[in-house]
Amino acid sequence: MQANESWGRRWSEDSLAMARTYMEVACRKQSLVCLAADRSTMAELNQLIDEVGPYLAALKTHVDLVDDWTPEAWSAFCDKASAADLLVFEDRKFADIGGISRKQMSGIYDIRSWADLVTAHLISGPDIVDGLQAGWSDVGREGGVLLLAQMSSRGNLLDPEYTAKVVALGKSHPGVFGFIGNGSRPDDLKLLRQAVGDGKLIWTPGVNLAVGDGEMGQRYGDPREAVLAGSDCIIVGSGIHKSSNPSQQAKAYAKASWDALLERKQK
Ligand code: 5BU
Repeated sequence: MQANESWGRRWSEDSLAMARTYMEVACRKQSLVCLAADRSTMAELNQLIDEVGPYLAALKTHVDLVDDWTPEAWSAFCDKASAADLLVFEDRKFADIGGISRKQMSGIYDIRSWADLVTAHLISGPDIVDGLQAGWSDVGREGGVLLLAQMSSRGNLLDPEYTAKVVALGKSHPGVFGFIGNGSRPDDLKLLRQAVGDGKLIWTPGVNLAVGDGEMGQRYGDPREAVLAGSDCIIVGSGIHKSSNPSQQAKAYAKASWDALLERKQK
């Protein structure tokens, strides 16, 4: 199925190249799943791509939690992700002023050279998006910024007033790929989608086929409900990588998310 058919208004109203790239990958893979690859060795990370790569559209990393990280091993891992037709998303949650965020895209990890997407808080103001975009431009690459409009963890301080400000500033910014919404609360997500409109994507952590409370204040909602409420990508970590059968689980999340997209399209 063509991306414009599956994604409807989201496809026609979104203009960021990276957003369309994602929508196309999701169609090829028939999956709206981004795996939160929260593993701390390179061997485990590579094994995840081998096991579940076919069922994912993107891979979310926390590069700073890998114990045996080397530039060479990371570069090979990113090549492997690319060969598996996956976008690479570093969930760095940048929060500094624009100029420093630009520099933080380089440094030892050199995130600008391999990440297609990064997360950022908007607490320091909208220049952070320009800083991150400048980081990618510095190495001749393009990428997209996901702004944290909501979070999935209990007690977080991103209240509705703050969310509204992030959406207002982010929705017309050309460097913004989309927003992080709370996958554990479909009602909150519906409100976020109303505020965002169709011109930007919403990606949601806090999703698990086993709905309820997770570790240390994490909360989980159902994948289908999240997509029907307006999520364009479900970010799933332990639901896949801690399962006794990761590939079977990844397949189940892919099916739930893709079926929900097709169901949403009918509405
Ligand atoms: P889990 O194992 O499915 O709970 O993993 C969730 C991942 O999503 C983990 O990598 C977090 O850093 C990430 N996350 C989140 O859980 N909640 C949020 O609000 C944001 C990111 Br933003």
